[in-house]
Amino acid sequence: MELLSVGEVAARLGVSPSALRMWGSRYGLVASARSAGGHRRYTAEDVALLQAVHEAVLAGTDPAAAAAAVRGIEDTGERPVIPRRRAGAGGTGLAVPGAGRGARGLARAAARLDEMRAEDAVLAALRAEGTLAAWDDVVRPVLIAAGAHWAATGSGIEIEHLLTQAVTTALIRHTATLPEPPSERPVLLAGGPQEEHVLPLHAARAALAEGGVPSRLLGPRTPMPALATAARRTRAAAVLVWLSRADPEAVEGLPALLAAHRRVRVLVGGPGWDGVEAGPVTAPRDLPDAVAVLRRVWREGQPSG
Ligand code: B12
Repeated sequence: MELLSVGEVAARLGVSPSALRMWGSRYGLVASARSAGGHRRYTAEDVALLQAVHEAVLAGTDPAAAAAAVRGIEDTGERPVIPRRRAGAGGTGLAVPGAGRGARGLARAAARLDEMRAEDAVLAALRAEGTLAAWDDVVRPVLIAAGAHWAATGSGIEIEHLLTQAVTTALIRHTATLPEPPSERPVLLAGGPQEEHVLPLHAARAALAEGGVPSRLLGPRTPMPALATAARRTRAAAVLVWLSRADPEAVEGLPALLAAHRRVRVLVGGPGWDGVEAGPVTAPRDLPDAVAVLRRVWREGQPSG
């Protein structure tokens, strides 16, 4: 009988080894055999059960319920029948508890990897509610659900990528339909030097454009010296640096950014700044707060303001 290690089973199922270990400790889905050296090894039956649980989780079943269903029939030797919430029948592959219709529609489209439907769902919400409300009611709950799904199962990265694409495109399309703000002394929005996450910045740009405030988005992984140069060259009214995770390089680059020119205001956003002594900067707690500060700073910097 072929016996497999954690790494081999993880690779076969397309989940992370840590997710497999968690299924073992949390749901009792452990390897039932041992190697000659005493290490845990998965049998073909173990792998079949894990595969069934994984498929059920991807189809929207809670991992605990899927594991319980699998364990319930373990002794009979039958193929497990796991209750599934099927996409299209009201359920979704991404659980968004308490969310409204818009978020559920977006989650369903994302879980099915239906990029156009996902983009349409975001665009419809942006047009109907405006960026601030659409971000909180529709987009954020689904992003958080996608992140939680990945953290719990180690799978679904493709959903996160598709969601990112759909949300980004919808925010850009929405922004493109708004009147172009004046170009003077824009607000700069940038991801820190190691940062891939920039969706909050796309949301900030759309919300700023709705209020007639010009901004420039420098995107992910912006080197701090380049950001300082951009701030100086554009005479930026303010700069917002986003960090999802701590990054010492971003902190080290702040003094040069603060010195980019006499009137620049520096804002830091995102959980990566938590607990950082960042000096004379403003730390908005959420999107509405960030947009309110940026709007005020930009207005104050206008010749008539
Ligand atoms: C989409 C996404 C990605 C996309 C990013 C694409 C893009 N262009 O942005 C991709 C797939 C590339 C990605 C990559 C990675 N990701 Co990612 N990702 C996410 C996801 C699902 C959404 C990110 C997001 O936009 N969040 C914004 C909102 C939705 O988050 P929020 O909690 O509501 O925000 C709070 C505040 O930030 C604030 N807020 C919300 N919006 C705004 C706006 C402004 C302007 C302000 C000031 C505040 C603010 O209010 C909220 C309440 O406090 C999150 C899950 C999550 N919960 O955020 C993971 C998440 C951020 N990713 C995570 C990780 C680990 C990664 C990777 C390291 C994975 C890997 N091993 O490669 C890489 C990072 C690589 C790198 N160098 O940066 C972790 C971070 C954990 C941590 N803190 O260490 C998360 C939390 C997933 C998880 N549950 O573990 N990711």
